[in-house]
Amino acid sequence: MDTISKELFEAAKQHIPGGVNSPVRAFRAVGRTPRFIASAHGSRITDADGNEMIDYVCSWGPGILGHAHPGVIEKVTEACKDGLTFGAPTRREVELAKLIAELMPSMEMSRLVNSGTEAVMSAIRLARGYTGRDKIIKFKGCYHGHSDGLLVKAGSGALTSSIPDSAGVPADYTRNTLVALYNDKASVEELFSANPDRIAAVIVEPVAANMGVVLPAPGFLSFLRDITVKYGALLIFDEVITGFRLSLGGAQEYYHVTPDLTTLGKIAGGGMPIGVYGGRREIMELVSPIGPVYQAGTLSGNPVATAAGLQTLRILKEDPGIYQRIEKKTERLADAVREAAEGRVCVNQAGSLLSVFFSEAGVTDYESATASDTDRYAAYFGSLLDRGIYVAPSQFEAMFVSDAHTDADIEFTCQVIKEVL
Ligand code: KE4
Repeated sequence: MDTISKELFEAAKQHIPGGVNSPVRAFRAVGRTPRFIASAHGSRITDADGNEMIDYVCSWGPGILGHAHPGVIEKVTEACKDGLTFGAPTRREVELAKLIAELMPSMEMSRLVNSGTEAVMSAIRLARGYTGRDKIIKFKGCYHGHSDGLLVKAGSGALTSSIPDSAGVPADYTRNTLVALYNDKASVEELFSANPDRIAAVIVEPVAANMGVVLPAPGFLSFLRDITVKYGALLIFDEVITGFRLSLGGAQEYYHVTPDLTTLGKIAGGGMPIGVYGGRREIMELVSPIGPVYQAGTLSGNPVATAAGLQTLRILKEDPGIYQRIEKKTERLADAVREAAEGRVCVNQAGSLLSVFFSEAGVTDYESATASDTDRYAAYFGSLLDRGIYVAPSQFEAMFVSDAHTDADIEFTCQVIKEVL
């Protein structure tokens, strides 16, 4: 029953484009009315009609501890009482930057911003400022937020430029963005040899999670590390999803490949709006006010968001066993899906990230991901939703497992998945 969600959705559409503040929330890929959420605690979310569901979206990643974690809520509530924002430096920003550097040593210095998009936009500007070069390489199917230069698809002159993938982006803004294919070394080599001294950086999701979960082929990340060194380009790991998710040190620790710059978001803010970009000192010292690369933000590092981020990272640091726990729970889900689907689906898992592709073939890149049967995914989504299991309303997103998902939650979910599949 979703009467109130339906009413709210109609009202929302009067004043908000599509009735949502981010497109994927509109459930357009699955043909259902989006559930308007009233509250969330632990592994559960409750919608405006009072339906309680087990949540595997976890707000697209931040919710690794589960919703409304008491320790985080306590620190945020305390912080609020001392004022919401000062537009001036605070102790917590020092503590958060220090903790990030401790957990992700490649981020000797970092700058807080307010979203993953802003972190990536700033990191790319910095890479261009540091190298004095204009072009960047991204991968088809990887998403790095909605800054103009990254809303591209490979154009006809794929070796030299791209074309916009959104209205409102001037062709000039995407001229310097080159598109390679994930897990395809030759496509990267081709771009570098066609632009030997013009590429400022390669940006990659070390585990792709925006075409559904697609793992890096063995050696792919270290290949990117080597080729960027060879051509004098920077390697940027977009760890907005994988940061503090795959391990306490993110994908760069999990795969033992160290980038020059890293972008973070989601878990770094513990559910509050924080993005981060950072790297080694000699690069970050180019950032204003000490360097020529400008970047700024009114609410960057605000005392409430840093309270949430700090407490979340402190809890993760104090209990690193969480990573093994959530990986095991995710493995249990993955096994249940494979068993129930008997080869009709491809399940990709990395740590506590999981995607069920309605494809009998393996999914290892954008091509194979987009060959999946999205109608069957939509039916799967709707059947789970009707049985109280809330997964991503799109084939090309990930399932997220949190420390709050109990074994009972997992067993119930496995049971429902078996019924549905
Ligand atoms: P935000 O600007 O949405 O905070 O972060 C952009 C971003 C950057 N890099 C990666 C790897 C990301 O996954 C994202 C955002 N992720 C999507 C979910 N796939 C956010 C959900 C949404 O757009 O509503």
